Amino acid sequence: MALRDFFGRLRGGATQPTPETPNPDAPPPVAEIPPPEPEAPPAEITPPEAEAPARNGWFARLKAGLSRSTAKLTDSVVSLLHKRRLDDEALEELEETLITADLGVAASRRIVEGFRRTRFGKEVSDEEVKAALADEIAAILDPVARPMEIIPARAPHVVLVVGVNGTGKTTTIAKLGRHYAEQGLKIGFVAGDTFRAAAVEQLQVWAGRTSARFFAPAKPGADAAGLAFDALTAARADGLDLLLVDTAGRLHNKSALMEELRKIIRVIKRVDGAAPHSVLLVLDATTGQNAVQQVKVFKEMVDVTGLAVTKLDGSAKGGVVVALAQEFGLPVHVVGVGEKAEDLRPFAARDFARGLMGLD
Ligand SMILES: Nc1nc2c(ncn2[C@@H]2O[C@H](COP(=O)(O)OP(=O)(O)OP(=O)(O)O)[C@@H](O)[C@H]2O)c(=O)[nH]1
Ligand SMILES: [Mg+2]
Repeated sequence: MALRDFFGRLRGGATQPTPETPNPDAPPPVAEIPPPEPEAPPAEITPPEAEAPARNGWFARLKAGLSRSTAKLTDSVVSLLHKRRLDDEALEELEETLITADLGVAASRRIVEGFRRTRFGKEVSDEEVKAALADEIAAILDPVARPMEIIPARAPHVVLVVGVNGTGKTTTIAKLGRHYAEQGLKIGFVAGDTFRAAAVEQLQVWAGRTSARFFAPAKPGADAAGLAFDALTAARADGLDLLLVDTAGRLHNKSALMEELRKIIRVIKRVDGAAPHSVLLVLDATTGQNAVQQVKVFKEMVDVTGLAVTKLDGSAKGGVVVALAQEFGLPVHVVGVGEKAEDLRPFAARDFARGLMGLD
């Protein structure tokens, strides 16, 4: 099965030299952070044609996964606009309906303005309304539908995975790891959620299935930053291509979590000043507008580089992806519609928009 470049672009190119300070007691690392790595001209591996037939199967799953969100959105929009002229009042009600379907105020307004420009005063059929909504939504999603760019030559490319508890961080690591391992990358998992033995075991089981190197804390509650430092040092020595770092979602308060995440990043930078190369925030779609709040909070704590949105299958609030795109413009790399590895896939704007509207 052609999984190459499935979750994101893989880029070749020489590893950029980074200062090494393999001593955790070294002076504070902040001053040592080198300027951002100049991006080497990409030796890009573009998605193979062979993916095309697979799309249908995935699209069907995405559409089925989104069905609860679709029902919530289309039922209300269609009944609202059925055989009705698009006048000011109808457009106002449409905006309210979209907000209720978790699309957020800004995106809802933008969509309605699109309708006003192109269809004001007209009576539109149900199918036309859905298609037009899908187009407006796709236009909002398109700029954020970007793959997570993994550069194995960074040896390893480090992805820090963050998010509140239960959003799907550990399973997302497992799923990503499996796919990149199938592409031939040497993978490592770091069990940075050190407080919960179950969390460590959960990742260890996945590491076994994936033949990933597994970095566990010496004992429950061991310092996550120290573990990350040791893991990255070993990963570099072993020539791993990709290191996925799990983190705790819940600490006793926000400032403790912020301190822990910042410490992990500080310490990682002592090994590789350009790492972590990606900070993936995992969001649970069932939490609706809470997900928007979580992005705000995590953006304050760390430099989030992209999003994964899970559990779209269990959610009637899939519209929140539109709100996230409009509000933050952060790349949405992958979406999840189930617990199996193949249920996590790259985010495609048009597919998502049409799936959300129940269209093929
Ligand atoms: N239905 C569904 N379940 C999912 C999806 N993604 C993850 N899950 C499930 O959500 C539950 C929580 O996932 P975890 O990966 O353990 O979440 P976590 O963020 O690591 O949680 P903590 O370690 O407790 O912070 C698991 O039972 C997963 O199987 C998805 O896309 N759809
Ligand atoms: Mg976890």
